[in-house]
This record gives sequence, C-alpha cells and structure tokens, in this order.
Amino acid sequence: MSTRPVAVVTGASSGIGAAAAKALAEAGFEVVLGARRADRLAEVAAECGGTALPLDVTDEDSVAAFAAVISRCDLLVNNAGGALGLDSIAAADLELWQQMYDVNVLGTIRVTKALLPKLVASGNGQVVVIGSIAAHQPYPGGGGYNAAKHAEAAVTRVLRLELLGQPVRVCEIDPGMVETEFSLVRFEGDKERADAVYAGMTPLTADDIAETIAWVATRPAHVNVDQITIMPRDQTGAQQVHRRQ
Ligand code: 8X3
Repeated sequence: MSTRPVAVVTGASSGIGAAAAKALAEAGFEVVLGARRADRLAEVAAECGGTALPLDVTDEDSVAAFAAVISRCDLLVNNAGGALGLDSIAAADLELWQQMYDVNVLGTIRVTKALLPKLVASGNGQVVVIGSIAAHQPYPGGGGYNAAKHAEAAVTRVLRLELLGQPVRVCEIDPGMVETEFSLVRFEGDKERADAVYAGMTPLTADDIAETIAWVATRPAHVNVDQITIMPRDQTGAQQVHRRQ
C-alpha cells in the first residue's frame, strides 16, 4: 500500500481543479479526483496517476458515496464552484442564486463535513478552499456570486476557529481572473462574451493557482497559511469583470 499522503480535489475535471490534481501528484500526493463529468475526469486522473470518482457536491448521497470509498485523506481541496450569470439584484433569477449558494457554500460544507474525520485521523490534515476575490469585493451584477463567495469565506474562517487544537489546517485561496471555463459557464456557453472578460489583459492560468495550492499544501505541519489573494497584474478588483463587459 502506498504511504503517500492523499489529496482529494473536487471539481477536478478541468481548470483549477485539474491543474491542482497534477501539481499535487508532482508534489508527492496520491490524488483522488471528484467531479460530475466522468469522461473528462478519467482523462485527468490518468494524466496524474490518480483515482477518478463521481462527485456532485450539491447531492448529499453523491458526497456520502464519494467519502465512503476514500479511506485516507490528508488534504482536501474544495475547488468545485462557480458563477452563473451577471444579473443585477433587480433582475435576479433566484434559482440561479440558489444554485450558486448550493455549489459554492453548501458543496464545500458537505464535502468538508464528510471528510473531516479522516482529515483529523491523518494527524496532519489540511483543508484548502478555492474562494475568489469576489469574496471580498462586490461588483454590480456580482450579487449572487458575491454573496455565495462571501458566505464560503465566512464558513472557511469558522472552520479554522472550530479546528483550533485539532491537527487540521485551513487555508482560503482567493483568485482574481483565471482563464478557465469560469466565464464560459457564467455566460452559458457564450464564448464571445466569455472571451471579452479577458480582453486586453493577461489573466492568471489554472497552473498559477495550482502552484499556489501545492505550495500551501507542502508547508511544514505547524504552518497555517490562512488566506492568499492572487490576481493578475492587470487586475485590481473583482469589479473589473463588470467593467469589461
Ligand atoms: C472569479 C474572480 O475576478 O473573475 O472568482 O470575479 S473574478
């Protein structure tokens, strides 16, 4: 049996999650990858020699089945999440807002809760939450996503407080613009609109964030990196997402 520490990454079929799985495998972790898109997930898992498991973080049963087959967990990267639309509060589609809350906030809570006993049992557990600059800076049209990411950040800080005295570290990484499927999902596949978000600037790549995750994950056990905000040089605030539409 492998003695490598086990990293579990959610939303691992693409973007930051896929890049994180690869970076963590290179850093010496055995990686367990969870996501809904089975084909894409299997490809990423094969690339990093990891294990692909189906996971829908918005579904209690799916999270329970996922956690049940993971016997050891040293690191959990809560990456699954995202934004849906850029509607003002006046025009809010509340179903989309509920979905954003479900995946970003409750999804992180569901998976963390399910794996927490194993993180504690590892003797050196770590939870990394991929938040967003939108957790700190509101912008017009960001209401649903801002609210979800602010809430996710609050939950992350509560977790840090609640785990004081336990062998589990908690870190929140808040990226600005990262060129992934993020904007394509936000704008329901409208590629022109998604591309316009990054026009005239150099966004971060998924690898930039993956390197940061691997760095956090490989600090000595007594070091807790509480929070990192990381943005492109060309971005000073999340509101630029709006300004660039
Ligand atoms: C997304 C960050 O700056 O694109 O999480 O709104 S930003």
